Amino acid sequence: MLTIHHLNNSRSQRVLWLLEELGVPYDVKRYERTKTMQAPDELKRIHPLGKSPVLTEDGRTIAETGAIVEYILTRHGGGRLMPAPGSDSYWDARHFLHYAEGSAMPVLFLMLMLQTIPERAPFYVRPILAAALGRVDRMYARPQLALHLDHWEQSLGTTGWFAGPELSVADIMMSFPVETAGKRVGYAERPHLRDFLLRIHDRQAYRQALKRGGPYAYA
Ligand SMILES: N[C@@H](CCC(=O)N[C@@H](CS)C(=O)NCC(=O)O)C(=O)O
Repeated sequence: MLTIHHLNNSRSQRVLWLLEELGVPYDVKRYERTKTMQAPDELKRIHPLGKSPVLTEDGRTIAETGAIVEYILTRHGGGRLMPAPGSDSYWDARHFLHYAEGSAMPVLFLMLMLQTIPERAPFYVRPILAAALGRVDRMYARPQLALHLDHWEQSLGTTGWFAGPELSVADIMMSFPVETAGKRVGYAERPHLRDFLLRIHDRQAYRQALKRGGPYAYA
């Protein structure tokens, strides 16, 4: 049986959603974050990095969401959720499959760190750290995020999906950056992103994946 090692409230939720869309049977092994939001050490027994998601099936262990998604599509997808190979939509899908973790998430992670570091610092250095890192946030991180958000909004503009006329792996991969950024900056001025979230939250498979994955702060 295919098993997803799933950390609560995490990007691993996407993999459960993908499996629900495909109707592939799977087990979920749930792990709870520690007080500092880290994965528990137990997860390092499954994969040395101790991050989630991790997939195990037939003695094989795969970490990294993009690789897991490619494995699932190759082994269980039967051509679904990937536009026709070689088409423009296909290359858009491959772009977003890599881009979601390779370029979009690092900016959001940076913003999270710029906020968290002062919050967790000893109180006597907090104001200095908050001022210095707040400046990095305003001068670098926020303009970078705006650049990415413009790319997403524009990409959704034609069909409402990230690659082609219907839901694909691109939308599933992009759902986590879109949800995370939405919580941070809101989409009042980005109607395509706002509608995208409404559309995916309405899907039966998305909702079923939430039931399997447990509480999720982004939906
Ligand atoms: N690029 C990796 C990121 C993996 C990752 O950082 N996962 C987070 C879950 S959102 C995690 O395990 N965090 C807990 C920790 O770092 O201890 C992927 O997409 O699989």
